[in-house]
Amino acid sequence: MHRTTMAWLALGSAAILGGCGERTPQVPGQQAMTTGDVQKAALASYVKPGDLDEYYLFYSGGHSGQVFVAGVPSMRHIATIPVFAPYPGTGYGFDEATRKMLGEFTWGDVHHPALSKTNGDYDGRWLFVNDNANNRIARIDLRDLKTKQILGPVPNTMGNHGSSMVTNNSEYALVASRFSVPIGEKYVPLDQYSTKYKGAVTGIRIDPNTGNMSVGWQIMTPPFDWDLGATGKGPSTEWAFWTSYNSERATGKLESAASQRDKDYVAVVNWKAAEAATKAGKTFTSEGIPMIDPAKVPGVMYLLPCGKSPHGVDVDPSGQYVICSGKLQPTSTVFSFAKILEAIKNKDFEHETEDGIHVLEYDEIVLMEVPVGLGPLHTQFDGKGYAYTSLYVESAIAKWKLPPYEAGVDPKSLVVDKMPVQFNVGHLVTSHGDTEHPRGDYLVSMNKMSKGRHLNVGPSIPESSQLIEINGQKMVMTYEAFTEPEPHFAQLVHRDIIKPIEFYPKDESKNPNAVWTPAGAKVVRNAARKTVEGKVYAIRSYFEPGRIEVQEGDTVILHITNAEQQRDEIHGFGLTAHNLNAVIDPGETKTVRFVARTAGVFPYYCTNFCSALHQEMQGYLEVVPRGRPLLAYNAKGEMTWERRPTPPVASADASHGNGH
Ligand code: K7E
Ligand code: CUA
Repeated sequence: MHRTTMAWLALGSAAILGGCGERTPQVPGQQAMTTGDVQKAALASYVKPGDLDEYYLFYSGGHSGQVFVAGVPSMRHIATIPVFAPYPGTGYGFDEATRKMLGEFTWGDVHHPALSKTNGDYDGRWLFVNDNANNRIARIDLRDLKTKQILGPVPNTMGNHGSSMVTNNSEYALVASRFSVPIGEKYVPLDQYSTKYKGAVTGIRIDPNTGNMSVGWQIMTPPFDWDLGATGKGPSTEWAFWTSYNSERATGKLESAASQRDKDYVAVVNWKAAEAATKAGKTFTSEGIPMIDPAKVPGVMYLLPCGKSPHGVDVDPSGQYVICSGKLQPTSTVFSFAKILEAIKNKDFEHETEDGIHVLEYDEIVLMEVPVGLGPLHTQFDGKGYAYTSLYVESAIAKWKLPPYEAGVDPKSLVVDKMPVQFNVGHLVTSHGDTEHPRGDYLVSMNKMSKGRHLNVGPSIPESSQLIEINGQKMVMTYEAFTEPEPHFAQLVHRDIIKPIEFYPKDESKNPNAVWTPAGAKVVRNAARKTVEGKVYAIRSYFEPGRIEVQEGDTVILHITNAEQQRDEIHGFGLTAHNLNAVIDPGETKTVRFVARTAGVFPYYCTNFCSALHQEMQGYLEVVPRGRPLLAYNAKGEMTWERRPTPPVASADASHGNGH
């Protein structure tokens, strides 16, 4: 009998024993489900061996510093993309290129991945992620799902949290500083926080061809804590929005001091105007960056009042509504973008802050305060007129109707469904949820707590992510998965948009140190500079050379080419006792550098199981003691050895180079 059939029978008899057709909850928060519901949910999330998922879920790994990839609906973790922390699994942070990118940092705090967009829709080119801890932003190339650039630390910024918000045509990744710092001076005592400290919103320019990021300009802001941002769409395309807390400008005891006022602010930023002001030279310079004082350049920045310490701000797919959720009040506030523009035009200002920023009249721009529930944080969309807001305190997702609203509508009636989640949801994401065209089929709830809902793995409790179907009137939960610490936001994108390569075509290699035959391998020693530089050839199932001789104290630079032209034929280069593991994908060349400090013999070996003879793929680094002659080098300083013959051309099918 099949295991699954047995499982169904077991469920069936449990139902009979229970006497009410429901399973008895076994773990905290479990909802009673009928056998039919269990079967439906199982079928909806089951991707049988050999089948593919429909969506990629790119979710941030928080303080693990990485980005994780899962398939949806299976929720299976299929890949880890190392970004801000070394990852021996792919050799990230060991070769020269990635070591340089990481710099002196070995961790980051990834919160908000954002896919590149063309005309408001995901275009499958790049994924940008922020580092809240070390004020950086990274670009992952979706051609090979690898981190290609880390920009930063961004000047005048501390805690790059309100980031990375990508504009509709990927002109910019817009980022905001969570913490304020003295501007113009390195150190100013904290007592002068409210006057001398400032925040910053930064326009990170994205090169349309290469994706290369550079700092374009900054806007100096009042010393609030900028929390989260969103870019506009449709009519609001040229604008972006950030929530703030601590408009009290307090320092210390923020848990109470930053919640004194009834309302904090949402910043409304015209990034096109900021760009124009920079071009026109209406800036001053701070830490080498052109900075705009919005009090002196009208039209760049305004503030909207929004209920108590708002966290998330989101723009609906039409770009007409800006939704802001105050985590300390049980409502999501809907603002009309058209009315925001009207108010700016009519100068409907409530007041001006002491920094000279205009605050728009709340009553002129608000459409509705929707009573979504307790602790609302983030909102996503289904493209069918509904919004979904995560309720941290209530541990639930609220589904509610977007405008237009009939006059006199009961705000309570706008909330049409609620789904409990386990527990304390932070972000949620819907399929294509940040675009002008959400798909409206899946929602993933990324929960902060999962106490007791999985096998006990000790005190470090995994986070729970739950898959919810949203194609009907009622939300349906179908699956629960657990992740590394700690997911914040994610992007859920259809597999048709993402087209990665499966190996690096040899013809495209521009690396001057690449070698494609055993004859090309070469090791040269510069005795005067005590440096050995080698080009190493790697293929199933050997390294050429299989023996490298250096002198104790030499600096060794090895360029290792994996000459395979077939997918999944990965070779590693692990050097014993030297803290070194490069992993080289087919067609790739990587450079490692180390100092041979200790005399002795050190085997190197392939770390990725590549063939039946994988275990034989090994060699020796001989570190000859100082003062003893090297034997393998000729008069020109070239190492000589008996080479393998060049193998016949591999039978790789080149069409695999482009995926499908
Ligand atoms: Cu809500 Cu950093 Cu986006 Cu986490 S933030 S939850
Ligand atoms: Cu090459 Cu294992």
